[in-house]
Amino acid sequence: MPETSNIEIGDELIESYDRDGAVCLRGVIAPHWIELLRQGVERDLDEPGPHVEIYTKDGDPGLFFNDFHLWLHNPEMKAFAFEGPCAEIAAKLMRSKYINLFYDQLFVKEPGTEGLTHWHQDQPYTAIDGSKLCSNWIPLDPITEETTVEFVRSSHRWGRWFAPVDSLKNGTRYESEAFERCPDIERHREDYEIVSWELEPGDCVVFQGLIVHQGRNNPTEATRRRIVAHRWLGDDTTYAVREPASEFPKIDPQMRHGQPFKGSPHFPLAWPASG
Ligand SMILES: O=C(O)CCC(=O)C(=O)O
Repeated sequence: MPETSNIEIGDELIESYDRDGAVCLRGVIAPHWIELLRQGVERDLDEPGPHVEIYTKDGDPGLFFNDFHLWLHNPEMKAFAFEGPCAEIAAKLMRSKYINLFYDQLFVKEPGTEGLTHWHQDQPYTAIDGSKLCSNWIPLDPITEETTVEFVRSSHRWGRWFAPVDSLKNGTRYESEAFERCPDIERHREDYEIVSWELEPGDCVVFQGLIVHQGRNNPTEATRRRIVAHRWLGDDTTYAVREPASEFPKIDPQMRHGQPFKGSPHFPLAWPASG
């Protein structure tokens, strides 16, 4: 059973999520969860799942380790996803009657890692239609301005979908009539309202599936950058068959276009616990 979070998600926060597309919640992940997640991270580094991707090349400094659908093989990650407070937070922020887990993801950027996750939106990478798709980004280490995740404020409301680019692997761009190219935000940062937060373990950032964002490198000498993320499905989301096929989910859920996620064993209900 998920624990009751006792987290106040007031109207002001919900409005800010709607308007800005990203919000920061302070101290909402209790220390025992942070400790469990850290154990889950070490287990995953030792025993990664079948979808793991390591972007660091031979001779590069650091390590950029990325794993997906962890709850399927990692007991700590499974316990947190289905018993921790995040699904309830997502339900409240998205005003959704229920929440299903699309997948969970682990980003580890060890000290010295160059592994910018360039400006992108999440939803074009996914087989998801609907507006109630959000992610939470949970740091297990202190996060500064140079290691944080950055957002273009309110860009989820632009009504634009940008083509996914596999910038960390081989630069493949998934062109499609439905997608346009993402503008070069990095070169014109002054033209955009970029927001980000410095964070401590216990804090959590929640953001909408179409907001434009980028994850920074880890240029520190000794501070790890371990991030656990979840992608949550709200009650208006349906499975979308795209051409070319979406990168996520990384499993074949055998669903048809337009089918609601609720009821699929691949994307279990996470809130409310009783179904
Ligand atoms: O932490 C990062 O480097 C990237 C995070 C990100 O893009 C995401 O969680 O969608």
